[in-house]
Amino acid sequence: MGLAALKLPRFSPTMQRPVVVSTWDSGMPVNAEAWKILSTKGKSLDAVEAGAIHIENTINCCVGLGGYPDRDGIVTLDACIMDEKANCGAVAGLERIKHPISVARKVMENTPHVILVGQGAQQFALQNGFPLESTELSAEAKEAYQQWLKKSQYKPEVNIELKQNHGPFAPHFFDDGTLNHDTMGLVALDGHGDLSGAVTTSGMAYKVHGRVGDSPIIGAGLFVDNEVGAATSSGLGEEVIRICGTHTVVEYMRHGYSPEAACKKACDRIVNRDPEKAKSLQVGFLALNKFGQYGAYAIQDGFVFSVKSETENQIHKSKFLI
Ligand code: SD4
Repeated sequence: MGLAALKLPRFSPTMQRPVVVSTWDSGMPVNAEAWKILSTKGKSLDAVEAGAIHIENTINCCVGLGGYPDRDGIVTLDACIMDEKANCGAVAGLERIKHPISVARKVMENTPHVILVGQGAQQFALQNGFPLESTELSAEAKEAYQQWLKKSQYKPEVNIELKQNHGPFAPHFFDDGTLNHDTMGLVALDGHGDLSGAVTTSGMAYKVHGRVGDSPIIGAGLFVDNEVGAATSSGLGEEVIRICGTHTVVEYMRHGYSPEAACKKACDRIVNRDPEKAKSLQVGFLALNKFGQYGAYAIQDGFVFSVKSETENQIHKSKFLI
């Protein structure tokens, strides 16, 4: 189906490209990195990988090896990447490797598979020249984990990053004042009209060892359909997986919904199934369509996203349901 065949009754599109959007305010420097490639006629695939690498490199960042550990004190990383041809690769439960996003790309490009997990993923990374990093937690993660061990309770909380005076969950900020989240998802449309996306995360803090969230799962944490659009997610991964979240968002866009409306419909799905439960969970979706239009929606207040295009370089607050 080409662009002309897309049903677009609910909004009138104006084309803008290139454009990159990413989750949270910590997406601003990520977008800047991606923009270096997009603005010089580069490919969206290279742009999203560069953005993800940037945040994985950021010292004292919850994304990547500086992130919070699982309940056994081990940092395990999830990541995935997808391009305009529906090529995709992912790693889950990857330990001691600094750039899971690049390992995911190698899975995509050098194997007939989509997802590698745990020890096999690490072995594959080592075979592909990625160095084995230390098991040492970052200073902040170590401190938080030691606090958490005192009670050892696991209860995913809405927007834990945003809560002040919350012991191990006290928010920490980058030098530029943006909040530090455990997940970075970004999707980009390049000057050639091609969409790609990437997600990288240390996942939910204090998860059971071996737990995999939505982030590395194609159709949950990330989905790209070059005829329609792309989407990524943040928040409680289990809820995103239950509705194949980003695939759902893209399908709504296929049926003519704007990116924001499509994200809202996906949030509705989660909330309508169990409105009571939804009061205590957070999920946010972020989408970009083939025209370069973007939008987001979250279950609760607090989700923000970053946008970079020829005309924009800013953080937007997402609308929310509850
Ligand atoms: C997960 N979706 O592991 C991730 C966590 C996240 O902001 O996005 N946190 O479930």
